[in-house]
Amino acid sequence: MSDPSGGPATRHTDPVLAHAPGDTRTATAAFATGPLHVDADRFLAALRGLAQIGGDPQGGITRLGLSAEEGRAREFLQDLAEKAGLTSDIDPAGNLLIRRQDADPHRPVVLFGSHLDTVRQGGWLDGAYGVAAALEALTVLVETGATIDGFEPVAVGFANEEGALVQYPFWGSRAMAGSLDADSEKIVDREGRPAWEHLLSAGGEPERLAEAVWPAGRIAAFLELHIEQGPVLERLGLDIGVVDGIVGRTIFTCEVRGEQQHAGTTPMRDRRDALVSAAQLVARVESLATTLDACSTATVGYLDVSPNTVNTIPGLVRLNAEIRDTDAARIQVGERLLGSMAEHVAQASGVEIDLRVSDRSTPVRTDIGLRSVIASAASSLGLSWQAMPSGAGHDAQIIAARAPIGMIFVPSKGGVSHSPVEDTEARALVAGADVLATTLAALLGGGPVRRFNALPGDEARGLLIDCLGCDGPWIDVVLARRPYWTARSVVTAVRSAVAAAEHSLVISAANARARAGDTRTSLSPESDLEETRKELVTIACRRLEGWLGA
Ligand code: HGY
Ligand code: MN
Ligand code: MN
Repeated sequence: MSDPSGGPATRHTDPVLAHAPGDTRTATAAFATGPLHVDADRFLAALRGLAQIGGDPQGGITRLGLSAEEGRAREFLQDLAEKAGLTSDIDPAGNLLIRRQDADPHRPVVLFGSHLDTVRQGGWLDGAYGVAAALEALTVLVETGATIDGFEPVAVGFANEEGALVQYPFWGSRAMAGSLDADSEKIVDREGRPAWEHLLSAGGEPERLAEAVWPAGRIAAFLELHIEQGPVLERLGLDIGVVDGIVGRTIFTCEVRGEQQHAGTTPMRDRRDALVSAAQLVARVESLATTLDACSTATVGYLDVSPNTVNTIPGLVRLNAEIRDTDAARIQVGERLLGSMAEHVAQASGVEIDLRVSDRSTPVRTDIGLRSVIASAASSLGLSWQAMPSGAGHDAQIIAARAPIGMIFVPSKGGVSHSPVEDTEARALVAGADVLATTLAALLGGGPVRRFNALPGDEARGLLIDCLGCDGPWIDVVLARRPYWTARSVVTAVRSAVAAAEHSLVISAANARARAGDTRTSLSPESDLEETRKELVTIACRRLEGWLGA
């Protein structure tokens, strides 16, 4: 079980993307989609401008979801979008959407972006980086006159992903995906102020929240560029993370009710000290992800003691806990274990413990086709990359219920995030934005490969059998990338499929080739398969190029 929180890094290589990091093998002419570069100065200026909104006395950024600061960040980006000749609007949930002036309202959308809010005393890049890069990528696509065929590109800045003020994480993406609680008017912040009041003051329209939902099929794909927020890429000296999965998370609210008493006159044996019991529970939460290895991370990040005075035994403690894992079954075990631990602490100390699940997000896999397009884009930019999981949650995992998702990571300095010292090298920030822009150009670029994406399934299968030499599981591996086949990912798909194919399949394909006169001689099981695999890929790409060019 890989440790998504960035523990001892093992090299994740997605079997289908069996590229060696830094592999910049060139594709044949018909498949080449050139890299697209952002305007680095303009992009970094936008990012630094965002960092001025919500600065706090500790030197961090406190731009909480559905707050006035988040609203100012949206306005700042709307102003930049207008200067770039784009159009923008705020949906009823407070999400910022940026489109081309002549956007086609009827085409499926390739959506890309991240969130604009931060945690308390957070960093300048978590979320904001992906939104500023989305604006820049859309600007460059329009400026360079990139071919936009088949899908409509839309940039998004989601509202309240963190849930730091209004404790309802993924607010904006859930509103868009139609998974916001029906009775969202009951959601309140810690002080009991309704979410709808915050939304109104942030420029949203709570009464029209239902209109923020995008119908099924409207989003063809979603891409999120984000800082890794962990140490893996920096430790391995890699430029880009091609995210293959995002952790699931369960958040608990918990009240520990004891008895408020005088600290000096109450004998130790007569106490029901809510903080002592809460402390025992906090230690048990930590044990879920350490001694018990029930889930990959377990944390208590919020604890409030009442009445919180030195000479009074605490009568009430409120705390929030969260557990995470890439495996939903392990999260369920963690939930059950924590429930029984709370019962045990309550019985042993005579306090009441009310533990509830306040939010669940499920672990998701990213889309295999989008992973290969991102990997190809990184390679075409000469950047090293590897597949890896995300230990952080992201809006992408909510949108995954409505569309295939892809995520791109850049390294975090020291692996630090959710902290004023969160930072990433400017060169790496620009590289990530280039990968986003190049990936989008490939997805949107249409061209002859578009015809392949539009082929009925059986015809596409027939074409691939002709190209690869015989039917077999490798055909499914390659078809799995439709409809995101792009110039470069075709080659990646075929090469990966042949590289991963069973020994016997390679032999039968090569013998079929020999019978058709495509290759020198038929093969015996002892033949040098590596050479044969390369020959099969060359023939397959030549045939594909012939078909595409026809
Ligand atoms: O907590 C997270 O994983 C994300 O930063 N919301
Ligand atoms: Mn975050
Ligand atoms: Mn984030």
